[in-house]
Amino acid sequence: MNEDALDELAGVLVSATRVAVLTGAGISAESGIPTFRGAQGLWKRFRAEELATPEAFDRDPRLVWEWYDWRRRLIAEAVPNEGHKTLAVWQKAFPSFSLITQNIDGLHGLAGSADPIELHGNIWKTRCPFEGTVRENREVPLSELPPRCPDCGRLLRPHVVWFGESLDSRILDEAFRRCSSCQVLFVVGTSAVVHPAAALPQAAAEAGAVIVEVNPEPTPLSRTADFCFREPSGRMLSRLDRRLEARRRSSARRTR
Ligand code: BV8
Repeated sequence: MNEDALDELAGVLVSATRVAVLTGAGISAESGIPTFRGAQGLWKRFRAEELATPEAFDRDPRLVWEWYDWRRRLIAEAVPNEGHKTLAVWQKAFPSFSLITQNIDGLHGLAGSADPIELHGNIWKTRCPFEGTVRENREVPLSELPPRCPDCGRLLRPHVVWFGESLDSRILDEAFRRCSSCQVLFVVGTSAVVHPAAALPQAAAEAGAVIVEVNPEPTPLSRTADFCFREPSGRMLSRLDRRLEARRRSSARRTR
């Protein structure tokens, strides 16, 4: 950990009022959930094009649902880590705090984050493609595979955004609005290659935000980020939070 950079960043944060965070699969790695493109990546045994696409679902809905059921079982065993928990605390620590995630695992909500903006949906929700009804389903494993709509009997799909599908424009617009109006944007645990989410940090930078990348590996964002912390997000975010708290306490003492 670069102690000076951490101190400098705590100094920026102690006076910041509008903070935003964009997370990817990496923030859940320390909770035991494999990332997409890492060494044990989810895609290693499967190819995204084979499974997380409408074509794959049309071709073999059972196979796609078996993959999601397997991920749901993995995720059901996972608990939020220090990274998720710190971001949940920061929700109340800044006058304006926005949490935007590419993840569908629901761990931010489980950690106590009030209303994360879930760009790519949520693995614990199903949608009837015919009626559009979205339902919560936390069965592990799924009792019916593939699950069917209780109203019309048609095949349900996961309420997630697949490759080649557009994101909900209201959700995406809100995410761009938050990133374009924040003073500091953390980009945590994402390879920053999946669009349009990968364009959010650019929007924040163009609006003058300080960009902080937290990722053990370099990404296309690294060369333009103002701060790069090459380490696991759980450890970095909890260390930074302790620095921030210390600064807040000392400035409170000075003002007494
Ligand atoms: C769309 C839900 C319009 C499903 C997901 C150029 C411009 C625009 C679009 C495209 C383009 N080229 C191609 C496209 C299309 C495509 C795309 O971006 N493809 C990529 C691969 C190039 N985009 C789309 O299709 C999007 N829709 O553009 O609509 C359109 C319409 C029609 C035709 C064309 C365009 C929809 C994208 C959404 C796809 N759905 N998820 C599911 O999960 O089953 S994306 C999936 O990838 C997850 O949501 C995941 O979050 C996301 C991004 O991956 P990451 O989160 O970054 O995960 P990754 O493994 O890659 O990286 C993890 C990182 O963590 C690593 O860097 C690692 O170093 C780090 N890490 C590891 N451990 C830790 C850590 N960091 C911190 N701490 C640790 N301990």
